[in-house]
Amino acid sequence: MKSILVSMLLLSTTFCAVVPSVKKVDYSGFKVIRVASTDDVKDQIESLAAHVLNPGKSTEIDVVVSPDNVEALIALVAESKVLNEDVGAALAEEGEMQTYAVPSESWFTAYHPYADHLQFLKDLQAGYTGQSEIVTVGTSIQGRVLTGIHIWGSGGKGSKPAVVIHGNVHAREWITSMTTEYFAWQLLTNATFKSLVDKFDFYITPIVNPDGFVYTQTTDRLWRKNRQTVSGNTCVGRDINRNWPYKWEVAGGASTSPCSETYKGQVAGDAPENKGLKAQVDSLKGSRGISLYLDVHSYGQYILWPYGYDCNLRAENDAQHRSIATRAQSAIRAVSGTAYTIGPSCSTLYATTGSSTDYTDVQGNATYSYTYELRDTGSYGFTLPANQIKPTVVETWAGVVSMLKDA
Ligand code: 0X9
Ligand code: ZN
Repeated sequence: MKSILVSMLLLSTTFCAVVPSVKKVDYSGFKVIRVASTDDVKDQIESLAAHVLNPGKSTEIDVVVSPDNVEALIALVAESKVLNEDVGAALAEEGEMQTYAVPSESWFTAYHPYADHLQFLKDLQAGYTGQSEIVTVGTSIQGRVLTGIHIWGSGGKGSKPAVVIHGNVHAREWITSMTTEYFAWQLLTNATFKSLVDKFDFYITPIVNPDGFVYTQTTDRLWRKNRQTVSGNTCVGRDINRNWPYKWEVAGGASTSPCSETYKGQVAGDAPENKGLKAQVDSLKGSRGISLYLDVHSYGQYILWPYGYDCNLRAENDAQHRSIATRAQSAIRAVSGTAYTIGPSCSTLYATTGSSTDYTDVQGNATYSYTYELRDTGSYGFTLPANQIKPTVVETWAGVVSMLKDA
């Protein structure tokens, strides 16, 4: 017994000695700078940056840079503009994490820990057991369950075409889980939307990248990818929006380097999160069909539709995609003036391969597939202040309601 105790003690002290305690990245004094990039300096820019915020762009890149690297960065490029003087101060404006109380409007006044997001969804569902259930969409690399809510109306469970909504694909895009939770909350609690609930079966998963999301709360607020390792490499994470198994192999819209923010993975669909999301899309395709797929991201204020992998290709119903997006754009603007840019994703934003909406359009046979990029256009970027949560979720919901009416 004594020897067991001694060895346990020894084990725990050795363990403490080798495992460093998790220290959160301190972004005090770091700036966000928008720089005019060219191919010859792109690698140097990336090596000076703590994070690239819009890693697909090639000409105008937003980078987070430490005070020590600011001068070197500016010297490297022809043009630069400081978007944020102090990322640490912006993080403070995100507000304190709020402890959880039952689902109510006040949920949308603060950001929340991962466990509370799960509790919010469970409590919301518990109030509407006759028209909703909690669904699991897969499991992350660290074993967290991708948790969603299925909502149906008077036709009964599973009787209507599906609307599939994914949030927090990218870990740092916190406003997107708040927003997709607002959709679920409105559908269940606001009788105004009964006709929409009766028209579709909704599958809303607010956090499809739980490991990354937790990592942004414990360690690095600006983490993007999942937390999957690559054998023989120290860099972590696959970009879930570059790992879908459609046109994954096409060059130019993702990175093959495990250290890149847009690392595509070793094989198409080799991220467990993607396996689960793909299975969800495939199974709904095979049963009732998907009317509308929404992948909710931030930031930039865009509504985008296929294709990402080729800037010259258009979806066969490109004109309908555009007209539905145009009405959603007006509906958003009508709420408080927020201006969205709309268009096919590759030609409007940048090329992406293995992205969700190309998969849902072609393989998932969804009638409409859109990527939303929520507020803002770069001043706060991913760290949108708590006082912008409510206005953002409300205007986005107006856009989505418009789409649901049209779809
Ligand atoms: O790069 C992305 O994955 C998205 N932008 S973000 O800043 N949130 O990372 C844009 C994806 C849009 N393109 C396609 N879905 N094809
Ligand atoms: Zn994103």
